[in-house]
Amino acid sequence: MAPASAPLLRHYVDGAFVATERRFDNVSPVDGHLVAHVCEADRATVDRAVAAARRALREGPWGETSPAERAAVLHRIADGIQARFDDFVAAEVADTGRPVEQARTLDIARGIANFRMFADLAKTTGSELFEMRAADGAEVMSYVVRKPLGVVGIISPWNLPLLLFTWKVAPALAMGNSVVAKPSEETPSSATLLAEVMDAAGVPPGVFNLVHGHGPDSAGEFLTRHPDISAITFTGESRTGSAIMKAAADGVKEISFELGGKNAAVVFADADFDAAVDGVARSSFTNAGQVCLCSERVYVERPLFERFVAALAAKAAALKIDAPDAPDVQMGPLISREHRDKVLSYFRLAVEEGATVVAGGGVPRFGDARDAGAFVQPTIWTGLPDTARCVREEIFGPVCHVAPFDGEDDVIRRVNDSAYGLAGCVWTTNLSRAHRVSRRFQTGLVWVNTWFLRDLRTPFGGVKLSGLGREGGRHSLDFYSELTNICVKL
Ligand code: NAD
Ligand code: 6OD
Repeated sequence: MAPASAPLLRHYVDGAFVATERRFDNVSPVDGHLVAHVCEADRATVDRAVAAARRALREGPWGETSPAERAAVLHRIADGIQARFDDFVAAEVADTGRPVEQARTLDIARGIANFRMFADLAKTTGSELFEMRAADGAEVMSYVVRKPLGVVGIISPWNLPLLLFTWKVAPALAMGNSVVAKPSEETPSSATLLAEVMDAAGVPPGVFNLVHGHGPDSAGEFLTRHPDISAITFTGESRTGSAIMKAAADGVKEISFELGGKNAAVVFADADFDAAVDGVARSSFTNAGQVCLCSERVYVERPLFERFVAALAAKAAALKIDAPDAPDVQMGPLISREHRDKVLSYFRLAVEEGATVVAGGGVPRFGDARDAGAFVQPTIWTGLPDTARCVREEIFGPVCHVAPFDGEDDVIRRVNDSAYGLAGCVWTTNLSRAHRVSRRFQTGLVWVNTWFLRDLRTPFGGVKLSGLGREGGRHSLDFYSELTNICVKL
């Protein structure tokens, strides 16, 4: 039974916090304690949110604001997050169990940066102008006007909650849209705090609406099927993306998808050995492997293979797995016991498929409340064929398979033999090879001698099952605006 002291997280609709009768519990993956009761949106609540968002565009001041005015609002939101920085850190840590330091330096810092970057970019992004002559010799000028798309439906995942939520909310608002946004049911807390910040920052009623709930037959599906939503922007599993695409088809809604991955890291024999080991450990185990960009496939050039595996295994074994505020903690739990069941099912499958487990492969035992949490050991396999399910399917845990390769053609063929195409890493000191190999990756992103280094203006997204479209900088601004070409004969 839930203690009465757990907070109730409500929806934010038309500038007010509202409760609904159905509730679900949000529990900590550290030890299973209750974090919050959460209201589950029914269809009527989603309808009210969409209606408020439409009104805010048609009748409210928002539809008339200039980019500079909206940029000022976005900076006030960023200031508001900054002012409540520790509350946001606590919310993110409570929902996810991640190390406090990670929440501070990555999640919440990026939430702020997302608002500031899109505010500044939207304010300074101009429009295109083309000049030509008509057949009679008259001058002609064509220029492009950006307008909001309308009401944008935002659906986000649990793995980097505030970072990925604001990565969509900020550009959508910057371009003058109104939004109805649904965070993951696993991580409702930081988005609820953001609604409080919006309220305090003077965002007009109806411009930002928050609905809590699940996907199918709940807030997610009500949003994607809603006839008055102009666009859906979604980050999550490829399977879910496919379901959303079908639901959005009837309304021919604009769609932006950031989906799953089975990313490869390629280590050449000429790589800086220590940097490559550190980098692959980071790209495989950060956030307990729950980053869409994580490397679950590692290919190491044969002369380096044995030494590399031993060094990576030593790194994995030394990672400190613990509760968020433990001294020197490096890795927290997975998001939930359900997700852990999925990851552990791959741990068993790998052994059935013939893997050698060179690190981890199980659950750490603490002998206290943490045993009721969702921890797993960072895990490394070798010896699987390229056809193994564990080498082909996204697991989304702290796990990678390491295989030897022989030359560029061999490794590129194997890297690209995947249903996914989000990101990849190349580790080499040969500059020509770095460029040559990177261009041959069938992915939207490639890092050379680094991982997850981001200039927020660069295009972010994947190919194949990994997504549709690009986010980041002007790519987001383009998605969140309707372009009208005005052609004037002078
Ligand atoms: P998920 O697809 O299970 O859920 C994501 C969101 O979709 C949640 O808010 C959920 O409630 C909602 N949802 C689920 N079914 C729905 C439906 N039928 N209609 C509407 N909404 C629905 O994903 P997750 O488990 O939260 O996140 C992990 C996945 O996200 C991994 O596959 C990961 O690779 C992917 N991801 C991709 C990126 C990227 O940028 N490419 C970033 C982060 C996560
Ligand atoms: O850094 C980003 O902008 C971004 N979209 C990261 C996505 C990480 C996926 O888990």
